[in-house]
Amino acid sequence: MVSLRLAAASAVIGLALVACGDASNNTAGQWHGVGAGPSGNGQPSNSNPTPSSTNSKTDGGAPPATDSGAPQSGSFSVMVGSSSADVELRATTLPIVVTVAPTNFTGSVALTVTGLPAGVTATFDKPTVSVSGNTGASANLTLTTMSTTAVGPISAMITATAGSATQSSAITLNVKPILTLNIPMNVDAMKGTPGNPSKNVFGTFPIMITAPANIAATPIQVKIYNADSAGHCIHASNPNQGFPHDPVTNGVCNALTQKGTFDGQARAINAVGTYTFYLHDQGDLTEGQIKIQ
Ligand SMILES: [Cu+2]
Repeated sequence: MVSLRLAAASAVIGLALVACGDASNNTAGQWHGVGAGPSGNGQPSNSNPTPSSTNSKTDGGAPPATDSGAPQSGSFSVMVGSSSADVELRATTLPIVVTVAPTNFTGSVALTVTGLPAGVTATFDKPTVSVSGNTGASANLTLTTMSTTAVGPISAMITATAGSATQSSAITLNVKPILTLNIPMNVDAMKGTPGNPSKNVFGTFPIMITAPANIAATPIQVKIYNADSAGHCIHASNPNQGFPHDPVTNGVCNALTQKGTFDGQARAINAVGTYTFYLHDQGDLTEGQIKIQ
């Protein structure tokens, strides 16, 4: 959708496409250094170049006399596809589309995120995008939390920078009190021995979580997904804290969690503490632990 719109904009204003071609195709040879100035970098010829004032759309009538190193002329804005995103603990958001829209501006625009707490990482599939004239470009941003990331909203800024010009757009990351555990494929081949269970199957042992201010009101939901081909049963032993065993009859699980499904037993841990679990169907040979403090 974006590329169609941008292509149409290019056609309307008749930009020379020789230099940049498809803005979504960021091969190195198509990028332009902003600091290189208007001459000799393949900037499309512009009948209305503005003078050196930054981000002005006014037609000054005269081309810039010298290369100031700043963005040559025109301006750009940065937009985010959605101003908020949800993420679980120890998880990554869906891709967030960040679009740089230029107005008579050609150059490379660097994308960064500021304001994130330690432990939340931002990754752009393209940390620098190339825009040309009125043809914009987009990148996908993902934000990744740790198990220890505090639950709640995080305000951050997505910033686009070209030379001395910057534009920002706000985003809110909602860190949900949810932890998803994964029973991996072929988990039976990963099990330990009696008295020495495998402890690396579910990630770092223990999985550390920062307790919400009022964990009784904001319990940590634990979801368990079975990616293995065999069914499994979760052993847990803290029902009063919201971390119960799967239902059993005479010591046998009523219903194993099957491949490609989430464990049907709801778990929402409502108190700080240490919560150990293992695959009941194996015995305590594949163990995980959640520590909330
Ligand atoms: Cu059990």
